Amino acid sequence: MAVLEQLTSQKAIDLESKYGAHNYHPLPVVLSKGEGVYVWDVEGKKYYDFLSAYSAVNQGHCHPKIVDAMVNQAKTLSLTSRAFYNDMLGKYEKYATELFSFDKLLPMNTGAEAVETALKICRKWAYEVKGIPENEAQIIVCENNFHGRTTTIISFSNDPVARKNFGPFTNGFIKIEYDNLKALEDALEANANIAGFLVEPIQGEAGVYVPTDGYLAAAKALCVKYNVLFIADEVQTGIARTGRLLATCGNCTCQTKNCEGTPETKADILILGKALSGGAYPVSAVLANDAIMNVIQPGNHGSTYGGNPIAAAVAIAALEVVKEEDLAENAFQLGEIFRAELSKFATENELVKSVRGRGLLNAVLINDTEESSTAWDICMKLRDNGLLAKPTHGNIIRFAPPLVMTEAELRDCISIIKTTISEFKK
Ligand code: IF1
Repeated sequence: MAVLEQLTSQKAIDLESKYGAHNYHPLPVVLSKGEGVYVWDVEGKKYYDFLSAYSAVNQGHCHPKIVDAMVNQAKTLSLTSRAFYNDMLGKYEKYATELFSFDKLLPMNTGAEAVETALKICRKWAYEVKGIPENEAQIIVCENNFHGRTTTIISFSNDPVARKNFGPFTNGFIKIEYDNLKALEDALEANANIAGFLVEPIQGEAGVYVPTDGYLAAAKALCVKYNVLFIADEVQTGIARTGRLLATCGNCTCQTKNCEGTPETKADILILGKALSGGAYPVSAVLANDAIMNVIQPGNHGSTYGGNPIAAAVAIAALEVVKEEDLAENAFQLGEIFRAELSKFATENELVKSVRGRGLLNAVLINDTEESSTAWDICMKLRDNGLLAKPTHGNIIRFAPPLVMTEAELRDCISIIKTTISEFKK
């Protein structure tokens, strides 16, 4: 069989099933092309993409500016490793640190690597700046978190499927309830060796769980009070997804209309991934000011591909697109429409309980048990009707389209969602 031979969907699924590890259970649709808010399957059927590769494709599929940057750089210089300098990394670091208002950036590739990097920086800061006795540092995390899949990160997950039989685990993490300030203050009060508090501004995997207004600012204030680093994992919420450049926008320079800039939520360590490349390439980063980042010295940390010239060129282009096309503002406006329409629908349709989210990171809660297959079955019908979304748990559907969507396209999608759910029979 020629590698480039055109496959049927079934044949492609069979190949993965036979030759690939079974670490995923995808919705049965085989995609072979993407452009903007649309993807096409191998039989040529067109769909609205309402997952955006878990918020990596905020700028839309195959954005021409990002693809051009990637192709041009790939033809010129792709990888040097960090044994030598390259002429793109510094430009990217200057652009990104100025945009997000941090002194320095440490480049990595995947979200999990960036989270690992943040944890390492936090621990080193704790020993060398805060003065915690060696090997005693603790980092506070939240229940139902999702930060990636490395051994250390799953050490503080409470998802049994993600953890079972992967031990022994990494020590040094204290788990508290999300969106609970008293739990945070109690944990900070109880232990003098706390180095940091790692938090998702909105919990994605948990089902797009939006914390109470003011939670992040108050949590940050507690971190300041106890000299603990406030670490924001914006791998999923970052880069315009929630209607602002960052969910924890501090004094960043994005100048989004609806984002007044709230320095009281600005992270000490910011973790970015996914949409930092617009889905073109694995690019992640950790940003911090000098007082924190300077604990990292040659030999302490790195990655062969981290900060490579293609990643740097792609990330600059991807961030420029977000600014040039005002994607944070668009996500904000379309998100308001999506939630207004779907909450109205929830009052008319007994299958839909409610809708929640910020910007274009939303979840629709289905009126059934977590163990039911209802959300999955609805997603199969949505697929048949030309819209791709994925359930998170048995009764929650995540809706996160590319941010380049127009209002007319969004209204078309809302109508597909309403019709599909109205016609749905268990
Ligand atoms: C998968 C979820 C989303 C993340 C946050 C770090 C990472 C992620 C806040 C790690 C990754 C992904 C990965 C994806 C499923 C997915 C996900 F449902 F599991 F929670 F998006 F909602 N921090 N999230 O959300 O980034 O190493 O994957 O680049 O297939 O596991 P990564």
